[in-house]
Amino acid sequence: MYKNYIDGQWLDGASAHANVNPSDTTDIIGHYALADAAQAGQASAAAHAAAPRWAASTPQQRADALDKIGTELLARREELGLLLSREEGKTLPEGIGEVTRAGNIFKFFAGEALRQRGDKLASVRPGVEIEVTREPVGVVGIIAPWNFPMAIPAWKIAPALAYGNTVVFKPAELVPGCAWALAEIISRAGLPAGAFNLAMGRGSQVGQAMLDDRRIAGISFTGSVATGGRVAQAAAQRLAKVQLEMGGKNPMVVLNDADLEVAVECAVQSAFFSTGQRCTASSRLIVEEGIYARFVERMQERTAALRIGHALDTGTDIGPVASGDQLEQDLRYLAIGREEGARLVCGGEHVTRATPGFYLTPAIFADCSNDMRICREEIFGPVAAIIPARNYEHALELANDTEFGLASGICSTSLKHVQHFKRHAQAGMVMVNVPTAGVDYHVPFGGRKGSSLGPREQGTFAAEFYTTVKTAYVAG
Ligand code: UN1
Repeated sequence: MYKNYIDGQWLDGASAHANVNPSDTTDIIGHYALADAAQAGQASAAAHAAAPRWAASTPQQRADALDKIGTELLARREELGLLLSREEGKTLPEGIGEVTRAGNIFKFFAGEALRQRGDKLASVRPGVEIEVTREPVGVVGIIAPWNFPMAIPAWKIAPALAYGNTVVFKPAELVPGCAWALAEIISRAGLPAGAFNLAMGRGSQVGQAMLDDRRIAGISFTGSVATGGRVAQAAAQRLAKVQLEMGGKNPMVVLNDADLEVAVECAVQSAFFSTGQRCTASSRLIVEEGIYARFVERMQERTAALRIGHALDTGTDIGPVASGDQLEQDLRYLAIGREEGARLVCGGEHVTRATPGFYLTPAIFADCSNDMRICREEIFGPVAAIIPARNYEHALELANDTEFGLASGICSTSLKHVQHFKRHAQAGMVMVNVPTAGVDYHVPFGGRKGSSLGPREQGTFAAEFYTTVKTAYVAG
């Protein structure tokens, strides 16, 4: 039984549940505690009590702790990558890659703990000096999704601790294994009791308790649009700081002058790798008329050659869908696409393998129109919609015609169009001849419109959410 970690103690939950491998539903990874609202309250109380002490720690203490966590993640990347792939279903290379990313994030923020910023200025009044400094926010509540069980917790927990905040961490119920392993590593990093707390449990219990708890000063959330809206409302009600990363319906524009192989590779990577379960996935492929037929044909060939199988098998390109619920949602959208008159070029079949799992072949819909539901709503599965465009201007218009604004890609060899697209894509991130998914760990991450709310995550920009600014006036 894997327990919650609260105030430096491992505690049984109010109940527990089984962690099931989506590649093989007969494989139970373990039984994990589920906190109720009362235990979530205990975690907030512990984080609240520890906040002054951790805020007063030296930059060296914080850097050392984060560096130690990063070093251990990197040293254990194969073992933890296997755990990640076993519980989430992305392939083993993807799992190992994600643990590596998480390790690097902790290392990056270990450095950030030392690189403090501040300004000393003269006042407009004689004899007065001004200092502008940053302080921790206090207790930060972290609510993470299941699709990046190591990297997303890392990019929230590392800056929270680096800037002197204490943490209540609620992972997604689907992936408690990585959360517990990360918590266990953090528990040995030399933090004071209560500085970091793991509260595994349901959104309706633990998540809600965190939203309602006035001791939690800020909530950083990544997940669905529907839940994000509820988080924002709850935070607004009690004026808590909030950072939301939600969905995407990311376009990838392919122009006539694109290198066809580059475009196909970018599209296949972004749309189908990690089983399409990324908010950065390219789910709308907007293709100019002159290259349209060749693009659809090459996409079909390349997609048909992908091997869908057990996440831990060598040679698997695409692992299973992460859960039965997600598979149902994917299949529902596949039916919607057919009803809307999109042409299914390949895939979209729920297939069987040697072990019972949630296997779905990557699906391509062609001849789509941007107002179809499959082009407007986030599916979060291996489903791509190809939309024809008359010319560059039309492609840009279609790319921006969405409620979302996370990542926007273009494949082209035209400097003129690329420069124009970089400037006019209504998205937080623009990708040129690279996939929209798979971002760096040291630069800002986030979007516009319905994709994000609040300051950016990652890189030095993480300080915007995890610190608060103080302006001090001092007369000598
Ligand atoms: C990536 O594409 O490398 O939930 C990261 C998500 C995003 C992270 C994507 N917040 O898919």
